[in-house]
Amino acid sequence: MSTTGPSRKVMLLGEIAVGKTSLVRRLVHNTFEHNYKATVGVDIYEYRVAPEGLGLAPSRQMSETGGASECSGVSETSGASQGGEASEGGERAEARAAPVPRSAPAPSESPASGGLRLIIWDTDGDFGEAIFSHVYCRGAAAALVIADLSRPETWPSLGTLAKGFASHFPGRPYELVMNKHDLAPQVAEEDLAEQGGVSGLGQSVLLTSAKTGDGVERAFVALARKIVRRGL
Ligand SMILES: Nc1nc2c(ncn2[C@@H]2O[C@H](COP(=O)(O)OP(=O)(O)OP(=O)(O)O)[C@@H](O)[C@H]2O)c(=O)[nH]1
Ligand SMILES: [Mg+2]
Repeated sequence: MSTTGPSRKVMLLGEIAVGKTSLVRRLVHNTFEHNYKATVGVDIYEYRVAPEGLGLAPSRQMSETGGASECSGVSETSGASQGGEASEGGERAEARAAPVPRSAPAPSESPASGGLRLIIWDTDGDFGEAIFSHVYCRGAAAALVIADLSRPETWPSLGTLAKGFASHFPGRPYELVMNKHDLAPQVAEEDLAEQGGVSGLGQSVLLTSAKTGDGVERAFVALARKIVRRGL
């Protein structure tokens, strides 16, 4: 597991069973489970987006490794470590979230040379909007807001959670995601903002399937690019 280079804390937000855990497990482990096991509290993972994925000029070292991004191993923790970073170990994270550094990374730790480590906080969908005042959210740099394409009753939460995140974390980016595209493959991405009732947010909605892997890396990389572009 890579433990060097800049890291930023990313929240996974969405109602119960929309596929938050499945998405991050697909990203980090390239696995998928049909059995539903609710997240209790939060689990933490780490994923490194390489400079190429961020749209930055790769260093010589990075260009030798190739690939736009890479899985840097599981980091589900039994307690969030200081700095909002994950450490290896048990299964469950506790409410010891610490802020992500707010200042720009030192030159030697620039995303241009080492990529960006996303410290992904996979929350329990039961929190709803209460998540924003929870310590788990402290220091979040960005969020992936997720709804379930196959369950329209979850669609309004895209808007409420995105707006909630924007008001509690002004200036921090988010991506909107409709997951489970495999269950409704006829749906097109350009229609989603309208269908999800979020066209007013001025942002497109990305389609993903944690089951097939479609769109999963693209969504996380898009978020990482926004973090870097905003200098967070
Ligand atoms: N067909 C299909 N099923 C999915 C997909 N993503 C998740 N699922 C299923 O949906 C159920 C819920 O997935 P989870 O990833 O546990 O959902 P969650 O959002 O983490 O749920 P909570 O932790 O309770 O908030 C599981 O049975 C998954 O197998 C997908 O892309 N396609
Ligand atoms: Mg979960």
